[in-house]
Amino acid sequence: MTIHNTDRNHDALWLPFTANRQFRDSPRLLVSAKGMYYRDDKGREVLDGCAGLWCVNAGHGQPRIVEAVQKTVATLDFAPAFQMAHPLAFEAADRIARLAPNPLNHVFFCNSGSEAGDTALKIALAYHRLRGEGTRTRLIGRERAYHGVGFGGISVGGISGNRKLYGSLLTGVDHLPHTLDLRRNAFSRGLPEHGAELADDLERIVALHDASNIAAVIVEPMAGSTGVLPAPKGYLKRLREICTKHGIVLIFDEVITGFGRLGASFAAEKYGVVPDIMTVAKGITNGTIPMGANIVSDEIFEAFMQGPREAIDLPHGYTYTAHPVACAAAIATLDTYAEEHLFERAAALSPYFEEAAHSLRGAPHVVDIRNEGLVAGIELAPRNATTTRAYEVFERAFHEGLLLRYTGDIIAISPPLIIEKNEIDRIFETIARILKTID
Ligand code: PXG
Repeated sequence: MTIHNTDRNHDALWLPFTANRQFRDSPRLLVSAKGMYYRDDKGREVLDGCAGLWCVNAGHGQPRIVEAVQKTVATLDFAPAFQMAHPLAFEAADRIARLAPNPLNHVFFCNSGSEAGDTALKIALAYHRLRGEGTRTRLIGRERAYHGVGFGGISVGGISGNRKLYGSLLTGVDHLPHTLDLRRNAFSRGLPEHGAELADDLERIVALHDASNIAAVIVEPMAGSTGVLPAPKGYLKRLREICTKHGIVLIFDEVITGFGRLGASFAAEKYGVVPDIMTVAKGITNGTIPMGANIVSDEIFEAFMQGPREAIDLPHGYTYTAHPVACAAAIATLDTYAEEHLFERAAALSPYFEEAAHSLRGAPHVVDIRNEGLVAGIELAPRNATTTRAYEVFERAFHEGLLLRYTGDIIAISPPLIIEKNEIDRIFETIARILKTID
């Protein structure tokens, strides 16, 4: 009797956030990628309308990044990050800190957006404790937030489907209301007019718990994966003011909004609102090698540098923190963004992208269109509890050679920043055509 399968066992692979049995009925497989296009296992070209998973901002197969990864894996395949370092780690940190707004000058590396979220919450808690304010333990997230899938991330996250199965660790957390308001803001172009006052809900939470018990607030400057929710005008500034007033650490999750997605290096730069900690991932390496990071303010970093010189200042880190290949990919990615002026390109293209997105107004089932930078969300009227039109659009678009994202009833578009105008046209024409054919 053999204990090994000789035929390929397709059940061996368990896909994340996927209806695995449905997927196996009609699998979608990608085998290569270059520029704006994937190629699938049947040899068809697929236009990448979502930069992989919001991460391949410079497009696929960028030669500089490929070369840096190949060279580094052959020269320094691994280096321990605890009590050790390597030159690429210093260089990557320096480059990222330079790109981030002042006073965010210190970079702690991890391997994903989820790890970055959990790391930020831990830094915020430890910071207060080190300053003698150890009662500040409550964390504030927001409805419809996504901060990854660690226990910290799902606790402050605001997606019930990502929380409800996972028991009792999700305590000590409050949530601000989300900012989507179709009644007042439907078909907004860029930041919606109404809703800055939703930030004032933080004052209500402070009044309830007292500021002396609150450690941090974490928000995405634009919620991405729950359906493209740009913050209302003035909202982030108001949140910043309230956090400063009450000594609460403000964390921006820039995992999606960082590295050019909104036509600037970070949302913090674009909106002129600087948090105390920024979490990043995805575009940091153009999606090539897993990497995440926290970019931390001088004040918070300094609080960790006050104890005895020989004491570990932050008891936290990962085997793959500052992995040499990831650091090389990050440096080459930042070079690519700069040399090809991709953040500026995204900013320059975004009015055209906005027009194209809003051309779907009036198409069947469309109840809202939202956009900011090179991101658009198309919200469709719900059909019933089990099938969504957005999933159907996603599936049909793939068969027509276009990769989109969908969440619930919303289609999300976030292409690589190298996209051309005719490809933008193709994305929205394809969606328009498909919408006419579904019930
Ligand atoms: N924060 C934000 C804002 C994110 O969007 C994470 C944290 C977690 O990152 P990691 O690297 O741990 O996955 C994310 C991830 C989608 C989609 O379909 C979005 C994400 C991941 C996968 C799919 O919109 N965002």
